[in-house]
Amino acid sequence: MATRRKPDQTAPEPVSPTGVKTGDLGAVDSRAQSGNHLTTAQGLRLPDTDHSLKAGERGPTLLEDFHLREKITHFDHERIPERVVHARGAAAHGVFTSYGTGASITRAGFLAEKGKETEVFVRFSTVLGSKGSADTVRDTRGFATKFYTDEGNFDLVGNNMPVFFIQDGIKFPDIIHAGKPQPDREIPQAQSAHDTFWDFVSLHTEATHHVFWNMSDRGIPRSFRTMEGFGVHTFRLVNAAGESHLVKFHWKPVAGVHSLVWEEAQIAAGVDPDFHRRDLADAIEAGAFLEWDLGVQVLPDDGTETFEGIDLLDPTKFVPEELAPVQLLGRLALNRNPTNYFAETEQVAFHTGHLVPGIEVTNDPLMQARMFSYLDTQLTRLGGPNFSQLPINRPHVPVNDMLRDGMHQTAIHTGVAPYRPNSLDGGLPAVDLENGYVQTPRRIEGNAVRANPLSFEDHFTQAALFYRSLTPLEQAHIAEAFTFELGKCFEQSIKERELTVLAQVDADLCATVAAGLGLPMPTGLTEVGEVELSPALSQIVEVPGPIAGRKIGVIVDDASDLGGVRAMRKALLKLGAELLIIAPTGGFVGKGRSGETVQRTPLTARSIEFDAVLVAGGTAHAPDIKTVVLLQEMYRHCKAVGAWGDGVEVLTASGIPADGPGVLHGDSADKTFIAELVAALGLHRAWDRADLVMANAV
Ligand code: HDD
Repeated sequence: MATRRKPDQTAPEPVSPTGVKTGDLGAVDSRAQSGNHLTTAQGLRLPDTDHSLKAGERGPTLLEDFHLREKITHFDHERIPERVVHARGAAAHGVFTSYGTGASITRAGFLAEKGKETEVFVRFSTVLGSKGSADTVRDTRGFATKFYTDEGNFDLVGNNMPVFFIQDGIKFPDIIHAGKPQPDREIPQAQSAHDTFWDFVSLHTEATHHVFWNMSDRGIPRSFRTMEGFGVHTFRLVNAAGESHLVKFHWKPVAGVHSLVWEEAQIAAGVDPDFHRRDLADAIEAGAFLEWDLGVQVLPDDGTETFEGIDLLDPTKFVPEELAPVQLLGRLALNRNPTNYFAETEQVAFHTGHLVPGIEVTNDPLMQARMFSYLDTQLTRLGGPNFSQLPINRPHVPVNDMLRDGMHQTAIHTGVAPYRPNSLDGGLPAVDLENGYVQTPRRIEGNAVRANPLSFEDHFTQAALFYRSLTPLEQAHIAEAFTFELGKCFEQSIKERELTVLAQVDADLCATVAAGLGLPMPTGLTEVGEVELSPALSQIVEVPGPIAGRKIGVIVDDASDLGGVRAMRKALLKLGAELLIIAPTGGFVGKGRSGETVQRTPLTARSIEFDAVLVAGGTAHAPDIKTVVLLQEMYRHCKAVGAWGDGVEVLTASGIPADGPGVLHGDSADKTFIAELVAALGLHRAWDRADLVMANAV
């Protein structure tokens, strides 16, 4: 495991904010800390920071105490407004390596050149919750990537779902006002399970498709590493010859797409609200880096802006991968945790308008509004127009703009002529006619209207396509999610209205939800007819995937086979997975050099943390109620459980059927048993247990 570095060692190298020569002063400005002594902001060394300056030991504090005033004043202003959406987030640095396969479709160097490495910063987020809300709530996840390319920063500001609630950005405040906590009592936090959300989406049926994704397992990812990412909109890529294609961006997780189960997500929200953020940071620190392939679906730019009847300007629609396979462009590895949350994760500013030559936006009306919003929001959030000078936002190439002054200006600009044309600064900065960013000339004409194309009116076909492409188990999760969320609404009319929406997507689903709510199935409505299914949408895998970042708990006591535990840890570590020892008390189990440090006890262990829990052979203690709950939750959530040797007795005593589906059992912690465990982890869940669990067999 990597050791934590001291802050001083990771202090960023001084960089000039502008790339223009500013002399030493400009460079020193970017250093937040240096030296070992406590100073004021003016560099004055201090002998005492614990006592204010008073008129006598029992007297009042003196106005003269400049240190007290500086310390308190700065503290009073430590907070900045949280993001109006996506406030809760976690991030990491990494590197993107191009496969060199993009050259035929884009001139963007970071995609076109084989082996080219580009530094990146990725921030994951939930949409609705406040900055301190829980990670595992049911919500869409943000997946925003800043590529520090040789041609300037490119931001791909995407989500973990390929469609959006609204077709036109002018409605963004409406969907967000509806989803955020209700304005009278400011509850519920970070939830869509309340009246205003369902009021809006049941009236505003273009949200239906995205709502289906939110109600699916995609709304509760297991980890950031197991989330797919999507650029959502259609982009235009242009190659060196000036030829253009329309594309949809995809992030394909190397670890596969996996989710929590709903009860797990709810428990985690209380037991460990930092579940995803902790997982991200711990994994990187342990060297189990997170990886994705970036890919595109390439579609003809033939002037129709449609593909196989799908309107490419409608962000509530996606293109099934069976119709246009994802072509891989390169691999992203997240390999470094931020040094300081505020400086990096909080102050990073993404913008859909941060583009590089070869990548352009389209007329998607959602994207068009975003082109305004992202720059605008930073003015309030980061306090003025100079946020691109913040270290995390600076491009890794020279900057030579003619933007000047303003709040929080940290650059010391030279020259006298921040205007063009000029003669006083030698005519510089020069424009680059050859390599500068140009939008592909495109003809635009039309009457000024507030209207949508007709194709935008189909709100249900793709929701049905998504739902029907999933396995029965995944469909059952969707039905359960709708029933849960609508069950949390107070207004009967809202539930009834949403049922009329569901009836127009899929009658069977509607009937299940209606039954769960105890409401009649609406009549006289027609569901979507037969659709071409897209099996690629299902997350359930039959071939085991990688297990990096997974956690395995092993229940032991002094009598356990700790040699077997060590063999297992060694094998798992090689695959990037971590083994944690769970024992009756903290401290140490076993004797002397053959003993093991205890990492969890029944008090500190909860099932949500583990992808598998095993009982070591020889473990002799009768399980206490917390251990029983731990094992039963593991079983109920269809995660791997098992034992070797007589450890199986602890399972049986906990009510886990030793011959139950997906229950692992070996004579010892030998290679075969470990291989079975690795395969079970790679499948993510023992889904063949799901029917039993649903029937409340345990
Ligand atoms: Fe947005 C943040 C993703 C539509 C306005 N958005 C934000 C973030 C992500 C997305 C991942 C967090 C960035 C970060 O980590 O700092 N947003 C999307 C996607 C959308 C989308 C995938 C649709 C396809 N957004 C959207 C619309 C608008 C906005 C239609 C406004 C018209 N989004 C914002 C914002 C935020 C933001 C208010 C809040 C904080 C920020 O930008 O920097 O400007």
